[in-house]
Amino acid sequence: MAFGEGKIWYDGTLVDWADATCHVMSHALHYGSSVFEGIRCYDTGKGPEIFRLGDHMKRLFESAKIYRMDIPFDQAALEQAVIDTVRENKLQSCYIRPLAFRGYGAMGVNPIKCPVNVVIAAWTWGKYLGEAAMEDGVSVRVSSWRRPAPDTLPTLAKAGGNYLSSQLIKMEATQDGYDEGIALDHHGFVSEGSGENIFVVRNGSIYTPPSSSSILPGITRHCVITLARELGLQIRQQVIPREALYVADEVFFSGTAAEVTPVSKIDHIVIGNGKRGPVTERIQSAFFDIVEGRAPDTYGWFTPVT
Ligand code: PPE
Repeated sequence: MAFGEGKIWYDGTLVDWADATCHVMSHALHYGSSVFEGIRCYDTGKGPEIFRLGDHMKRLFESAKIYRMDIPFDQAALEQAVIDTVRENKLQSCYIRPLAFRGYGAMGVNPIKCPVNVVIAAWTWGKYLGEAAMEDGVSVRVSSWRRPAPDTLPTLAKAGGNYLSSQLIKMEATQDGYDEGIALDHHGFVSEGSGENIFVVRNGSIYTPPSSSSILPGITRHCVITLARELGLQIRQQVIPREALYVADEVFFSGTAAEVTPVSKIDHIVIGNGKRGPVTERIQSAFFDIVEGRAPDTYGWFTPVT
């Protein structure tokens, strides 16, 4: 099913894509009051299998908790609903978008009187930053927009409103001819891309900003850390100054949509050899070997659909 086709799970029922609507006076539309996830389902050769379903749904509930949002389903029910949505749409590999939002009920900033609605959509979504980028890398700029300071908007929550920051970063980058933007945190240290975590390779070691650098604690980031350790590579979570990007041997992004994507240029400065470097390639191969079913799922990251 392509985007726009098939069924969407809506508060417990599978409805036609066209019927999955909400009222224009829904709270989330006015105030950004939603939490969501992005999950991939891969064709592993054993049928469609959902990647890190439990971890994504846990994060959805944690995002909701931060915003005092009571999701009217439990985690097990929503995990089953994700499976049902993929199965109903007869999808093999796809992207899954669970979203919980403050719905239609009352106007005004205080959301407590609004109902919480939950939807789950699934559709086929290819390479986020383009097929060629997986080998050639992407050209990025450091954004003039910073990620929210810690006592402003909580970045550990994957909330709809946070993506206003991401939109500013992404639009600025693409309108200036770059593929993506990298935002700094409120101290001026490297934070993350508009929809990706970032990794820097230098002298064979890998560095990534810690959760205190206004990042979303990415689930793919956790995969990269796990796989790097398995490969015997040093990986550290530490604050990264902007200029460390320019003199890095390699830089790459991670994310559910972006998977593992190399960065070739930052602010027009060529990174390393200007294409995917050897450490990035090792991490990328280890990742794709698992998700494409060539390597065993030793960490129990998959949930089968059937
Ligand atoms: N940082 C941000 C800001 C972010 O949005 C994502 C995911 C990540 C890091 C990586 O997190 P994870 O997917 O758990 O590894 N971005 C999602 C939304 C992309 C979109 O355009 O929509 C995604 O990759 O699904």
